[in-house]
Amino acid sequence: MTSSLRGFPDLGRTRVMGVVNATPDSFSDGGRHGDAGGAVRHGLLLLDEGADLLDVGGESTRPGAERVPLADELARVLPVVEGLVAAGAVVSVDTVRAAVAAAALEAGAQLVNDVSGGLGDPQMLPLVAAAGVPYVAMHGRGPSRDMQDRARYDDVVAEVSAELLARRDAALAAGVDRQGLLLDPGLGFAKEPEHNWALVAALPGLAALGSPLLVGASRKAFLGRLLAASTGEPRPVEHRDAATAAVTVLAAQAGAWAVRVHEVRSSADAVRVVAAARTAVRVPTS
Ligand code: PMM
Repeated sequence: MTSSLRGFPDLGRTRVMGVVNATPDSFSDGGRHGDAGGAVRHGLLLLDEGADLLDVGGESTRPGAERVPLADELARVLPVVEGLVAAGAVVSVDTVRAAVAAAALEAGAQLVNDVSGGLGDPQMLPLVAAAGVPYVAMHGRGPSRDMQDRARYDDVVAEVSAELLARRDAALAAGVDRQGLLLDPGLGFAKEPEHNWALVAALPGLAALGSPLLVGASRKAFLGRLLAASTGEPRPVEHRDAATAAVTVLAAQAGAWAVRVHEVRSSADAVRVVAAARTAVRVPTS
């Protein structure tokens, strides 16, 4: 079963969260939606293609990325959140900054997605607790700039699980509602390909940690590496969507609450296929 989240009715399937990057340098879409109007139009297209909610972010988290100033992040994110909320979208804000989260919630966002799991800003967990909104605590090991240096694990599944539970405990201690907490293994964040694959294989166990799961594999480098050409050249970002949809199937089978994807249609189809197969009545063959 897909675990439920307070304020979000059970759809009987994994949700699809469409990515709206309001950044000029996101690794996966090259900042094609850098202006607010373009980002809003892109979000509307994703809704049309079957997104259940949209995740708006204004700070790139690709490996090696530098921080953007707070004022720039606000200027990128707010008009996009406002435009999408006005169009009736359910919007999540992808930020590690409490001030950005607060402004986005004020503008109508309904969920906070924090890739730092509350470690990036001491005000984040108190803010989420006071606002009473759902919160994604993602696993990572510090800022994107040098995160790959921290991709060292003896047992990646055990360590990521323990670190996620520590973030969940911190959120609960700050007063965040348990029924509004999601966990995310943070594929690609301080992880080498073999770590990502071990976590993908362990999704049913991660779901058993007892909080709804969000899974973000979309177009990530470990997929590009898997599908590399015979020359060793990774599959280009824009040709990783079928592999992304395959991970969506695995996440949906593990009962994930949502997958976070750039190309929505194939994952929207995939979650429905998994739900249909799960609910199908078995007809005995004679
Ligand atoms: N990945 C990215 C950004 N935000 N949030 C969550 N919860 N989980 C993820 O896996 C995740 C995220 C990086 O991808 P992008 O730059 O293509 O958006």
